[in-house]
Amino acid sequence: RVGPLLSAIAFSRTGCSNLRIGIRAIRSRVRFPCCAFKTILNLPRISAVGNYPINVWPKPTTFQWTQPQAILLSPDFTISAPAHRYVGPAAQRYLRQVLTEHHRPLVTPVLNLTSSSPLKTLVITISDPSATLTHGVNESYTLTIPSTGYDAVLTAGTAWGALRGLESFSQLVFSNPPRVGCGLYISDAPLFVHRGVMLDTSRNYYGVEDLLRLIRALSMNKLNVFHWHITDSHSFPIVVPSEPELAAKGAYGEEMVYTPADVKTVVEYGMNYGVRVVPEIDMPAHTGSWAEAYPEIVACANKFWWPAESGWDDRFAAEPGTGQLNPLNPKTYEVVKNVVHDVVAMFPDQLYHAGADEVTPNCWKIDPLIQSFLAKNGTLSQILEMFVNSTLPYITSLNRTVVYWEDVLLDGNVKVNPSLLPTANIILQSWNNAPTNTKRIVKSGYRAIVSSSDFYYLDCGHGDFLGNNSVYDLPPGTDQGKGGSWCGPFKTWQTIYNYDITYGLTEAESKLVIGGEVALWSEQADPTVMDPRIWPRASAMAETLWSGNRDDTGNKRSVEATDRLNEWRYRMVTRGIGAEPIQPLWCIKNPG
Ligand code: CP6
Repeated sequence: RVGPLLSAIAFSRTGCSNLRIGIRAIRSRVRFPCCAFKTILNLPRISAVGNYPINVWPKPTTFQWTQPQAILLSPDFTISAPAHRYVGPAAQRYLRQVLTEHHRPLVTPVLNLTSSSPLKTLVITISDPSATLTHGVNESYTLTIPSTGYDAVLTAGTAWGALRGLESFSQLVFSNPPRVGCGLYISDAPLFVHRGVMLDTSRNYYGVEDLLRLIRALSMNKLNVFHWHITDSHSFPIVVPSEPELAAKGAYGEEMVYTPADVKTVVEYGMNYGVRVVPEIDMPAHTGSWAEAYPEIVACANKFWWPAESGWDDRFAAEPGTGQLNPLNPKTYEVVKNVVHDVVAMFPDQLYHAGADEVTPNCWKIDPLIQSFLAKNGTLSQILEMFVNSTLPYITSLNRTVVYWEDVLLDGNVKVNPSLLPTANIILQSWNNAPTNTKRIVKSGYRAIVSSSDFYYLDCGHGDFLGNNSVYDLPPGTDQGKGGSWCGPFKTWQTIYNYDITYGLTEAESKLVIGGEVALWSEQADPTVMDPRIWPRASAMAETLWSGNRDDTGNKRSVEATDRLNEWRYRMVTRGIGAEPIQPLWCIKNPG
């Protein structure tokens, strides 16, 4: 009843902020067609054929609405899939999902129901059913949903392309009874082959269920890598059969471990969802937890290293002694070999992440064995180099490609033994100095995974845990800290969406960038906040790495993406993923 009045005020821009105050009082009683951010941003309204929006996240690379309509799914709708170990079960899952999800879009798509009979079948064909889920596997697909009631058709080169196409199909289904957008053709393939999320399960423990939920969400976003930062200084939660003491003593508790059976569950679940699981056992630094079982192989395990620049300070106890494996102790290699061997046996993926970040010279310097080496004119770089050149060939001998964090080979003077380089085909994962370091990685001839902390670190901006006001009383007068700035500020979804991971690279250099990963370090995260810390910001990266972040005219499309991401966030919530909101509902009630 007050609608017309409100809309009259609403369309004057300056009226907006005052209006919002007035609206609050009556919000619960009326639906008002008034302006919100959309008017301010001058967003186009849902438009005609050709430019018709598509609520699929990540946005397909190419799609064409020939005649945008919706068609009911027949009550006996089926998905006809080839007999395939992973596609068969996926088709069953998606069938259940599209028939029962009953997703109610926030903004009802303007898609009239076709007059044809309901859609009875989605037919899937795969040309190479033998392709396994590996780095670089073909994930392309085409999806045709006719408006005539004829079969919808999903064609893919591989099972993994079929999974991506099924996901797109499922996102086009809405309403109760379910209907699907039709008069639509999609031809889709990712820009980057490596699209992942890193989760740290050492600082805080996550249950297997949490990891499975993460894998489901990755798959929904067409992300294909779960980089599992399993161990660190804080805890050693993976049970390594030939070194059982590591978890027995280094885990947070008897129950807070991942047994080989748990790992198998996670890896196999990943296969079912088209998500590769890449394990990381961080070493030689970040190994304090190994010292619980083997104090003799870990230097400075009970010393506190933060801030590294200003020397030892055992008041900064939230980060334990980082601990660094001692490359001069032969026992170190014995344990490392057993760990690597067993982890490789548990994780079939081609990539093995060996960490190697943040090696702190100060740590090794206080170890007696290392001191005597230094006294004989040895250097700390030589010690790190020794570690790399002894462990790298062992990992590659097990037919794995090694990923390291960038700093081990970019900073300092570590030279990989040239004879190892060709077979090793090392990948470096960036985390500092974006975008400079990506360039340095590829210019050195390595392949790059981009995880630059200025853009892709999801834990940033959630308060200090090492510094101000956190773990000890600061001297008087210094206790008004800079206010929660652990690698802050918080990275918004727009920051993530707009970042171009090949920024400043030549075309040849860009080819060495295999993709990116957002990272959730868990000093201040655990299962209670995992979903909202990761989603929908990881979705922002997912789209940028799948189909880019620009529209047809080459402009950044983050404004257009807002509506789709908002819808997508709600659908993820419907699907049991606790993605955080990016807007108040008010914006939906009040389209511009
Ligand atoms: N743990 C490990 C960490 C970090 C890294 N490695 C880290 C460093 C800086 C920031 C955030 C996280 N907590 N093992 C760096 C790769 Cl800002």
